[in-house]
Amino acid sequence: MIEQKEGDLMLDCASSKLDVILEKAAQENPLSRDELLFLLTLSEETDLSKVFNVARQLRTRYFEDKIFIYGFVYFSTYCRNECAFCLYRKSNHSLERYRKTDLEIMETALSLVESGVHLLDLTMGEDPYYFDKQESGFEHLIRTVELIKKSTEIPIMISAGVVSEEVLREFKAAGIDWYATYQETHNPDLYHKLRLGQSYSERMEGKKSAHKLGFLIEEGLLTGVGDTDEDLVDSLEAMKSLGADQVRVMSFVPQEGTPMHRFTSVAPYRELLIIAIMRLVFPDRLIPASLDVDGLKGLADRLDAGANVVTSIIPPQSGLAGVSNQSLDIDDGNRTVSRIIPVLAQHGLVPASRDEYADWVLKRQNRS
Ligand code: SAM
Ligand code: MD0
Ligand code: SF4
Repeated sequence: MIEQKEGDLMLDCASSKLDVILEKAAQENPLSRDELLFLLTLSEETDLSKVFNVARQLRTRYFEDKIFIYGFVYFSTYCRNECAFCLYRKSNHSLERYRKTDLEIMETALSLVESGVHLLDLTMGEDPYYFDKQESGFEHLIRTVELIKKSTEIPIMISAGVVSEEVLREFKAAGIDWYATYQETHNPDLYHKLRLGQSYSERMEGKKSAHKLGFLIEEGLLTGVGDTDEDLVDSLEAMKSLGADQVRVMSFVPQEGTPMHRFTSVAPYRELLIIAIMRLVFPDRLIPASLDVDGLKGLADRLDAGANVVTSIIPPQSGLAGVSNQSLDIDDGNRTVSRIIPVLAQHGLVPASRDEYADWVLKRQNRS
């Protein structure tokens, strides 16, 4: 009987501790390392929903009911790297690869813009076709970007891996707004187990150079790859000092033919909790709900956790792949703007207008 009471007391203490932390977050007072670590221990549904609730409040404070939507163009699936988690690592011969032509990239881009996306994310593996010729390898891509930009004025993100400062400058001159490379973790030891043979500092420094050149930058984490709570708090701190404009987390999805194929999957609430904590720490930043991990059925939970960008819209029947799920929800049209709007509506949300997104980008560019 007495033990029972002590247990109850401990529960009460934990829940009031949570309430105090969430009150602090709601007032936008920075949370301490210990408080962030405490939040990362939560797993009970009632606790999680309290965190999600405050995350949504903060999202509403900065973005009202408006959600941004990104089109995804994975235009080359060739890669020179050997990331342990990635289907597209060089030595994986279990898949068919493709490299889209300039015309195909252009057509896809236009159809995505037509369908209502607010940004185009042009993504590739570190394809030797582009990388081996140094600067000149990117010439065609740059011309294509200029054409897309000229005819649509759409904001553009490039996710092409680690490129030289010279190429970054050319990307900027062509009108690219965002540079995205994800560190996955800010624990260098874990990084080297994930991004085999790749320099931690080069990848990190590339983001800093891009920021200095006037790009907005996105930083990202993978969870379920052996990351600890301490690692995650380190990442939040690293993202803060980087001044990342968009921050993301995705659950690792095991890929056939890779060293991490049999790695145990992480519990789904983990990504949601990290999304919500990101919102508490970065209330005014962009935080994606990626369709790439769980498809359309995973969207509502990610929005409920405080995400404000839907990423990985892919036109059906275009022969384009996703990253963590090669084909999930693509050809059945579930990764389209028209399929996500009803989900937004069910959660009291609406797509922002193109001008609202462009304004956000411009404001963010002007502050630096
Ligand atoms: N090749 C470029 C690079 O690595 O920076 C751009 C590609 S970007 C789309 C690749 C990102 O997708 C990785 O940084 C990682 O966060 C994510 N990703 C890749 N494989 C994944 C997997 N199996 N599960 C979850 N996310 C994955
Ligand atoms: C996404 N599949 O948005 C994409 C990708 C790359 N910049 C983004 C991970 O989910
Ligand atoms: Fe290549 Fe990017 Fe995949 Fe790494 S994550 S293997 S760099 S496509």
